[in-house]
Amino acid sequence: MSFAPKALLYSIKRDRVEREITAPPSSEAFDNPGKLIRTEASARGAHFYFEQAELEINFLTEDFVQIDWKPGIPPIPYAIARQDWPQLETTLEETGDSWTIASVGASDGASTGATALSIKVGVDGSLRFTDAAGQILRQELPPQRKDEGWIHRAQLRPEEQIYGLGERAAPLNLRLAKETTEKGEVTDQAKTFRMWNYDAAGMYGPGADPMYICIPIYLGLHQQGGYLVFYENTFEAYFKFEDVATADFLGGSLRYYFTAGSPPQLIERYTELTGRSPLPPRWALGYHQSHWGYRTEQAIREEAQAFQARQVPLSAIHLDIDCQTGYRAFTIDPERFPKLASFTQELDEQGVKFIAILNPGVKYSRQSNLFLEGQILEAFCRFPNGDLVVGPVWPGWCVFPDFTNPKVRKWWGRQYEYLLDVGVTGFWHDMNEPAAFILWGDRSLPKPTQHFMEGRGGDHREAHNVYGLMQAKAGYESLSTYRPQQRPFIVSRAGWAGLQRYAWTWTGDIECTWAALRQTVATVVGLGLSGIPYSGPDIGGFQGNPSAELYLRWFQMSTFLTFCRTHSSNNVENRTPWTYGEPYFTIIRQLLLLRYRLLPYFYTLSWEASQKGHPPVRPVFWADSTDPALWGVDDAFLLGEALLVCPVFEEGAHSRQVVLPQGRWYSLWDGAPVEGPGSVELAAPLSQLPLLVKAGTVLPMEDQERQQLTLHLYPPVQGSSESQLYLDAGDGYAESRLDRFHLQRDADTLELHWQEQGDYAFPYPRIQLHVHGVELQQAWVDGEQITLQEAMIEVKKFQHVRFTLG
Ligand code: NBV
Repeated sequence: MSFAPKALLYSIKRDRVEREITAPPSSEAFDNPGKLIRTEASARGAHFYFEQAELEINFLTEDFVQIDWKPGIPPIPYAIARQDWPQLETTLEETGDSWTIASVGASDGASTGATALSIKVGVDGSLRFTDAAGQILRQELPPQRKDEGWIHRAQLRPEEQIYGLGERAAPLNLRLAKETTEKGEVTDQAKTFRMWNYDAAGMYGPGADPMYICIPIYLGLHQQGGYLVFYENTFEAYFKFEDVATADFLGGSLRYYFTAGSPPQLIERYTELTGRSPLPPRWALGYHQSHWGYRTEQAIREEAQAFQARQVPLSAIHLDIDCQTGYRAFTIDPERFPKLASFTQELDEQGVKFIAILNPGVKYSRQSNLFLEGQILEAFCRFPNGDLVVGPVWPGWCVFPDFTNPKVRKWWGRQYEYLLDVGVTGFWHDMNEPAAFILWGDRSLPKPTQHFMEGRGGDHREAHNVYGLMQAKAGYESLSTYRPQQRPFIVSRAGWAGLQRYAWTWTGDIECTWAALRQTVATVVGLGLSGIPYSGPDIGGFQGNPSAELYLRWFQMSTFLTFCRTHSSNNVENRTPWTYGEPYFTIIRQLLLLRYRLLPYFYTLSWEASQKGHPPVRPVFWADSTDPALWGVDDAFLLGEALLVCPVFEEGAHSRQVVLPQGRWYSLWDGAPVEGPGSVELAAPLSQLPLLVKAGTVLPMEDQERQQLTLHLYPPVQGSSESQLYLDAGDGYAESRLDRFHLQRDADTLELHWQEQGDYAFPYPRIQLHVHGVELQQAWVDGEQITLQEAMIEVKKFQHVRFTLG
């Protein structure tokens, strides 16, 4: 079937509508806010009245502040999860030709009297942010109003690094990104990043911009410290980082948030504002298998059986658009899936969940009940003249639900129910930028498309970037309603600030190259720094057939990412862990077994993400943000605090260079220690990527079959350290427990204290303790001596273990 004629018609119509209806720019433009006329203190800060603009500064906490420049359409709080903030004390002072507004620190609810974060407001509208230690973190120029939008600039320090902006196919430090010419040659021009969720339509590689999830958030890191800025503005925008950082918004008001601190503190604050990922069901941290091309129940059954026969763990199979009837939303073809309910049950009994794809476009046809229902509800997007917006997607001509309408979200949400009833466990939201087929121009809805915007009204310029976010909200709320005892599992391709509250994501249609594999680290880490902790690539790449080695190395990396899924396009071969034969299969299987053994660790990181917003997959500088040598590292990542993962991106490599954060690190493979900071060359044979464990870690691993927990002890060089283990039933919202393991190393002893908390019964009857990196002489468990089996002891629950060291 060719979509070209429809795509041609649509592109012509879109251009015509945009030309005819786009409103002329208003004449509010100004180059600067003018002079400061009046200043007034307010409950949380102050108001500043300039000749042409108004500035409102509100401290939310002592280190978190909201800055609001007016005029402009105030944002609808799509990103915001928290509106109420505790009271705090601020001060406002006239300081020569400027004003200084500051928060006063508090401890246990009582004022410390000390300045926490201060902002110097110049009479010209410039702002300077200084932290509690008196370090200047950021200097902003007076904003400019351009037509209906804003241009906002801040000075960057020469050494300053910038991270974030959601999902980007760029270096982790966005300042290193350069513009490329149409022929793909790299120029020395700083890259302009676009904020406009965008379908890569089948293939993208490093340098592509924009991508599916654009979020106007960035972190800055420099000699004086770190800060985060989040613009609460959903309009299309352009960001560029030269000597000056420029954010150029085409509409909306200039409302943004600023916070200062270490990277963990920054993400904690940002996710306090925009929400955190709820705990996923534990199975979701296992392995997922997918291919655009599983057409029938029988094909999927055979795939699942092949995993079983080869003893390869599998947690979920994803069904692409092939499983649908005519590619229509909420359908599964009954002819090709004749016994869906019993089939999903059969899979479930094997521990395999059934995940179905879902595109937002609804077939524009009176034969479609979904269309008729939606019409009655006035659920679909329209032009200002009342005509339906109709665009080509997979089912043919489609209409688009307006997810910015709560009534539409509810109606859409009701559709998931019958699929849940036939055993579909989770949903995979694709094409929700939203994407339409075009021959040129923007691959989405025409800008004048009208949206409900929670009742306030607006058009696609404002709604575009939150379209996928609101679809995810509809899905999440539906799954929570219809399956209240299960944790929702939704994967969404598009999103905006706050997507983490509802869904995971994947990095879309990445090309199948070594460069694309390397790119994935920066993309996934950048998403984590933008608040989205769960993501991963199509293992092996979407478009193209990887060599055995490339697939293996891709797998090696993905074993340590939160979302671990092989997926591939319909015009390439289906790939599975065994596709490439030996030695690849055995290596991949071992990797998956390791991942499943590490599930208690992954799950604890998920719990931490739900509590603090910290992404499980972190930049290496998370370990020590004061070490500039780590700031630009984007060829490795940390999985939690304990593991440093160094994937291999070079064909034929046997080793690779690794930049180490300070302290001692042990190889997970053989316990060999290396000392940071600095750079070392580490072995990377085909079967192993350099994988290091931080000294001081208690790394939990489980053997599910034997119901055994193994605690791997990597002693601190000296002194003490603490590790945590979170446990619950793995789904639902019942009891949980948190175990804390405290390691203490002195000259000739190593002690382990165990503190438990919570009401979930400890599930492992047996525990093994493996000690790495030291020689043991004797061991005592709760005061009783016990026989050592080399570096291992086997015990039941205990409070205190003591080893004497050789
Ligand atoms: O549904 C088909 C594909 C899907 O396999 C892929 O993962 C998505 O990113 N989908 C895009 C639509 C078409 C891509 C050319």
